[in-house]
Amino acid sequence: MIEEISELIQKGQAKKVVKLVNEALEAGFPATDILNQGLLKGMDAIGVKFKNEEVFVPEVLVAARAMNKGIEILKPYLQDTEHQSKGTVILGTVKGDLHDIGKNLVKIMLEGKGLEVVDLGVDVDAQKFVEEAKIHQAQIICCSALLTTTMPEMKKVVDLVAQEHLNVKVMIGGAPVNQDYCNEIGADYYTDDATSASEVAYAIVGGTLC
Ligand code: B12
Repeated sequence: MIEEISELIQKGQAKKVVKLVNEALEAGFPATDILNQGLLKGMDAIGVKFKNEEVFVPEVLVAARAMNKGIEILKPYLQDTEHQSKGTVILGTVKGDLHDIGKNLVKIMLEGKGLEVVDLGVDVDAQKFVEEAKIHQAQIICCSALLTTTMPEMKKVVDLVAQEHLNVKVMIGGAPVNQDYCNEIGADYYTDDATSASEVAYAIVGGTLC
């Protein structure tokens, strides 16, 4: 069943994805398995085909839409609602970058930890991240980037936070980002998936990781 969800993502069949995700939940599959082995696996496969020029932007877009529909169904099952609101996170995809599936997953997981999330959307410049952090007195800025060409915007965020002496941690992520890059630009944290991003964020505001 989960394999079929992955296939349907690749075909961009949103309605069928919704139906099958619901059925898989009813059948007792854990939401994280449906996400990781179904939806994300399908998106990974599309990524490989995209790279190899076997599919093009329109196919990737319909797959992304199907993926988002599936995530919507899983959202309540992925969130751990026991946590009380502890802090505020500014989240966005950096300037020049329109990829938002990973960012949206990070948002779901952060909210699941009871954190307040100010989602700035996509194509967000460094100035905006920092302004919003000040307005909302946020503890964390989370930047997502999926393109090697847009990653440098993250360094601008780090530099601006330092320049303004803000007491805000900068966490970065996205497929091309890694710990080395995090160290190189002086960001505070990097994680490679949405669940660990939310765990680190929760620890930061809870005072156990700062
Ligand atoms: C879907 C997709 C698109 C869709 C985006 C739809 C959408 N609404 O997001 C569309 C079709 C619009 C698109 C467009 C383009 N894309 Co594109 N796209 C992808 C694809 C296939 C999947 C990305 C994705 O959603 N993955 C699933 C999510 C869940 O994974 P993720 O984003 O990595 O997020 C996870 C972690 O990284 C982490 N995370 C994410 N953000 C954050 C943030 C923080 C703070 C933390 C801690 C963690 C974290 O948590 C997430 C969940 O675990 C990738 C291939 C790939 N394998 O990545 C190419 C890819 C990213 N795209 C690529 C390219 C080249 C483009 C285009 C330039 C193509 C073109 N010629 O037009 C344009 C650029 C448009 C723009 N300006 O942004 C390249 C980038 C190459 C590079 N190294 O720079 C890739 C790698 C494909 C390839 N192999 O060539 N794309």
